[in-house]
Amino acid sequence: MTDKDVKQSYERSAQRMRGDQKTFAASLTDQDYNDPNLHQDIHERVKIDYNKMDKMPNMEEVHKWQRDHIAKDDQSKEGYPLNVIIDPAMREMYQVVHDAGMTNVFDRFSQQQPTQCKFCIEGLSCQLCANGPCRISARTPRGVCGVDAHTMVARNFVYRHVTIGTSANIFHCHQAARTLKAAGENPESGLRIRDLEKLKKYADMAGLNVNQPIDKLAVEFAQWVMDDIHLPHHIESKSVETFAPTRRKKLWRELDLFPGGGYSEVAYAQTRCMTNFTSDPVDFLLNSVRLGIANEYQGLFLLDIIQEILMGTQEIQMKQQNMGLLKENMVNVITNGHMPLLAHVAIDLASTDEWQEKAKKAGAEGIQILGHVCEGQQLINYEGMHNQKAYGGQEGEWLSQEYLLATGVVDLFMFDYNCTVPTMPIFAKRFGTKLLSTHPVIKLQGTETLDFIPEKMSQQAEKALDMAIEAFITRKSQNRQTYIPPHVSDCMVGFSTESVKKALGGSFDPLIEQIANGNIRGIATIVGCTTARYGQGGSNIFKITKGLIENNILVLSGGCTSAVMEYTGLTNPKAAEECGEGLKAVCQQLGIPPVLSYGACVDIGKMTHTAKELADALDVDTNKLPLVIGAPEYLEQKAVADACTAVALGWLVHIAPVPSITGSDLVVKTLTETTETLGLGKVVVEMDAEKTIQIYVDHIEEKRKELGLN
Ligand code: XCC
Repeated sequence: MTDKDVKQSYERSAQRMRGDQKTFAASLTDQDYNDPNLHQDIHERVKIDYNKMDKMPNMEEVHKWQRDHIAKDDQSKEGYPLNVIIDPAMREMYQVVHDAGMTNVFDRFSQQQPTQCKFCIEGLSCQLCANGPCRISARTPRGVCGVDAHTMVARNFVYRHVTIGTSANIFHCHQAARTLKAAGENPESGLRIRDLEKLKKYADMAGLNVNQPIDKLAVEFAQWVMDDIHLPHHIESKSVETFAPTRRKKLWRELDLFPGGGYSEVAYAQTRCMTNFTSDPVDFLLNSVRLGIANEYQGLFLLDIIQEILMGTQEIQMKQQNMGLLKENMVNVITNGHMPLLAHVAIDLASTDEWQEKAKKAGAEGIQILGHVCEGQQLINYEGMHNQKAYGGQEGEWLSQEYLLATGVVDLFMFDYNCTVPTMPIFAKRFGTKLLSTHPVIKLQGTETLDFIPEKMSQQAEKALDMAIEAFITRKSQNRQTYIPPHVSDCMVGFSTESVKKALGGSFDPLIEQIANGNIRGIATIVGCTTARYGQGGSNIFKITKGLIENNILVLSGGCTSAVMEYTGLTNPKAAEECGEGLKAVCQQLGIPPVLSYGACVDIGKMTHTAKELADALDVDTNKLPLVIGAPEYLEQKAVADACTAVALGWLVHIAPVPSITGSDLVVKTLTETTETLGLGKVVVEMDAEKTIQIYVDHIEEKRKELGLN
């Protein structure tokens, strides 16, 4: 066959499938692609005007405006997106980007309406085999293979959400363990072992010999973790056995939910999803819960511990957040993602006089590194960061990254996984930012990627800093126009099981006492992402959290929700004023805010740890706690896996927007009712903020009653 024959055969097939002669993408233009090499002249064509936007007032006024604005309840389609964006910096920069006609997340959401497919929204479409794609309707109740609606929805749930999310968190844990091993074997590699006591404590729990040199212990513990992750699915996981609550483990064994090695669990679940394998929908859902357990104990929980061993345990501090921390005359580096390993080495290095001098020689006042999204929420919390000269603070949530680059002052944007949007190369090109991926698991078009080599982190960090300084020199030599939104929030951060306990004087008793006497009715963890949907964009998180603290519910945050808490002032101790009387008194007495930022979405592992310790102190199972897990703006697959973790631990999980399960009443009933009857938790889906608050309050009151509290 000649090349021409191949091409013609392909075109004939395309015609049969679509009724025309070409592939669809052929009708797009070069500027519709994210590869910056395809649009050489974009720099000239996109005109940026920093003077046209409506500027936001000072932070105090902004906080007032945010509160008045959500009280009006007009976050719907009309007035979108400026009616949902409540971050003052993002509001300003959205206008700049939108007016310049550049692609951006909020405008893309608008463009996708109303074409978003009803079948996909409900989980009723399948593209797994070549007989498809199939869609389920009253006229076509089965896919070509014979699959019915319940199976299709449940299988999509496991395959498209839970397995990906679980695997991502376990992968993260695996990378952290590799780094700990490198730190033990090769102490010059970059990351140091900072929290020796923590390493000893968990290595001891794992049954390792802690009376050996600390470097050797680090290697052994890291290997123990990696070996566990890599067990076959049919051999019980040692980390689940070691770290999970005793009563839960018994239940999980009874229900056949006790997982083996995490990677193998994911592979097993995906195998079951293959065409004409498992078709029992309930079994798929229980498999999701099993993955949720692996997600926690071979993912979140252990990765948090390992990262703290390497970067220092969380420590309560006042810090700052938002774009106003960027400095026109400094080399500005942003580090994005969830795994701040190389970022930490870079901050270490940039904090040395040598590198500050290098930056000064390039004409800058110095070099600073700021964290973005969850990576930033982790960096702001670690004790190891708190006295680092080059650490610049926390930027924002994932929605704001395109707008952040549009300031024109970001010299280097380095990222691991996840949450670096695919349009970054276009923004980088237009605004003179250098991009650097620090893990091959995320490669962007036209962008340099480093291999992940924990043994070489120091050299890699040097390379990153050199790139940043070079970009700064170019920025200045081109005399580029820039604008830094002047907004900065003061926030109290660094909460975790240990730091909270320490603040309480060494035990959870004072907190339990406040819960028992009713000053604090219960705890809600508000975690996960922010979405671009109508009614969301951070505003749903803010509304719900305000309502909870007014009802004396203490809130823990983790993920991009933490950014929302920061720019709305809820992580400032002053926010105690906004609470109900009981919570207000507690916050004022302790000098803490009503929202305790645990950091990133991956720090959910720390929240479950706190909850376990509270349950242990009360000598009850975890499902007895007056606790609700909320993800009011969940976005991606890790969040779904995390919801499965919460169900495994027996908690009520609120999620919004509506996940793609509504196409099957059986799936909805199983996740929202049946699981609870088995001793697991359950899911509740609610979009309305007022109703959501009431659901949390009612659940907490019910749990209080069960515990004999009033
Ligand atoms: Fe991404 Fe973590 Fe979600 Fe934020 S919370 S949108 S995953 S950055 Ni992790």
